[in-house]
Amino acid sequence: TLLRSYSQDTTPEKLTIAGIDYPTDSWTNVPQSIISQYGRRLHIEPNHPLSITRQLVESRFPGFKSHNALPGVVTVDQNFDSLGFTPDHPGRSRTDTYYINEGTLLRTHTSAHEVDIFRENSTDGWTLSADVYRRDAVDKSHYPIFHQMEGALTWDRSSFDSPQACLDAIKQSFDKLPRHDLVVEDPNPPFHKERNPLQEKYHSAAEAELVGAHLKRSLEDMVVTIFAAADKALTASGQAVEGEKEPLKVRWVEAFFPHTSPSWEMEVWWRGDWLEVLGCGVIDQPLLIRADQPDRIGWAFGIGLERIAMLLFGIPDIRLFWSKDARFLKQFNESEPIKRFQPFSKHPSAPRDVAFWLPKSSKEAIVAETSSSGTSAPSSAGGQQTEPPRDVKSEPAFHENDLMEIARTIAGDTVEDVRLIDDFTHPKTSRRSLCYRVEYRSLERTLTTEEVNAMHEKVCGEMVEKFGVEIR
Ligand code: FA5
Ligand code: MG
Repeated sequence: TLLRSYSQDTTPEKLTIAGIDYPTDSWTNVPQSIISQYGRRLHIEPNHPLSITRQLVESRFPGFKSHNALPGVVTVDQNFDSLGFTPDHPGRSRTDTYYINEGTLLRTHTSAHEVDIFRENSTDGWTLSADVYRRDAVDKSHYPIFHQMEGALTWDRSSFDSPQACLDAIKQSFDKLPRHDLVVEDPNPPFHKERNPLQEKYHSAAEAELVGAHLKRSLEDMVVTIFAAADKALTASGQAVEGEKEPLKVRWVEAFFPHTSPSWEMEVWWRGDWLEVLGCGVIDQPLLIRADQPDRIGWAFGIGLERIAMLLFGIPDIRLFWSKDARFLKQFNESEPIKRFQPFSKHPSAPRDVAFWLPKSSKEAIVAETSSSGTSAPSSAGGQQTEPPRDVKSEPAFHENDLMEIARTIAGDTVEDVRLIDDFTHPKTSRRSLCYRVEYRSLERTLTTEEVNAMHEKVCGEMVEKFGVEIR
């Protein structure tokens, strides 16, 4: 009963992506709506806000080689195995990832290319920007296609006379990094024995601590510098609204990635909440060994370009990046200082609820927390991090991402937000009921009541058909 985008008999024999045919199988779950958006390359389109943002971030990593045209179809090995994801890692699940077939998928993160680039080993520092694909929540900061920039810097320990000489070189490089005076909240110890361990088989504490400090300082410099520049431009153009403008607030939180340890995430204060903008850490040494670079030590990060662009330009909704509307596109020019995005008239939102009983047999469902706010990541997906183990093979009867995809497939970019507003188990029958609020709103025009009702009826109908739920 689980949504596969295609049921057994409707799966096409092949999928054609950017002119290449791929055979399908029982893993195939990439809908046509995603394929039709493949290859827009917004991150390298001249004057697009994502391309402007990419260039601003790249400018803070001088001397790094940038790789910005790698195709998005990768192998399961590149996306997961090469990074040390365990076979049962939840990120591999079909509820979270778009599979072309069992061995091939749309990359879920730019880390998919790390091993290949390290193996090629043309520079100590590199960045890589690309489109990435995930079955994820629907709201103003999540979209099934978004853009990441990966960045890494390594030092070749074998090119120094002694471990101390290598340490000294990292320290010298650290001392040369630009300083800033922003107070960044960082209550985390350099290592945590269970949650964020030192790779003691490969690194001394001094090495890993220094690499971690170099990483944090580099990323802090990046956000501080590009936000200060944006601020200056906004003030100069009289666009900085007094009172509305909040000073930049940044903090580090402990994180977990299979491909780094220790690991952290950077969060930036945005519209009353902490917004996660990047994940990073000290590169997993077995990964570098797999890339034939056993002597290198270094750091890596993965940043969400949309998140940074939304903050820089004041873009209120992630769907706007995909707009072909000149009223959006003509507001950005890469040869001019940053200007705040001026929303064109906001059209009314049309909320509709879908409340349903899960099938009697299944109380098993993966949903977000009712209390979670719109801007933070949903608790259900968790991105490419690790969360409590979930068996990849025995998928839940209902996963919230399935509803997200139904809504997207039916309503396209006119669905603005889908969120759980009620989760209730009947005390006597112990049947479980969920209620989601779906907000419909077009960025371009006002939707008619009939239009919204027709879309919502289809969403409810699909829920019944695909999951056997009973609408309340
Ligand atoms: C990763 O993807 C790791 N590969 C990042 C990394 C790279 C860690 C290198 C260590 C070393 P995560 O799933 O948290 O991590 O995603 C990274 C960033 O992508 C997030 O911080 C966020 O800015 C952005 N992001 C994640 N999901 C979405 C989404 N659905 N829409 C827009 N941006 C997103
Ligand atoms: Mg994350």
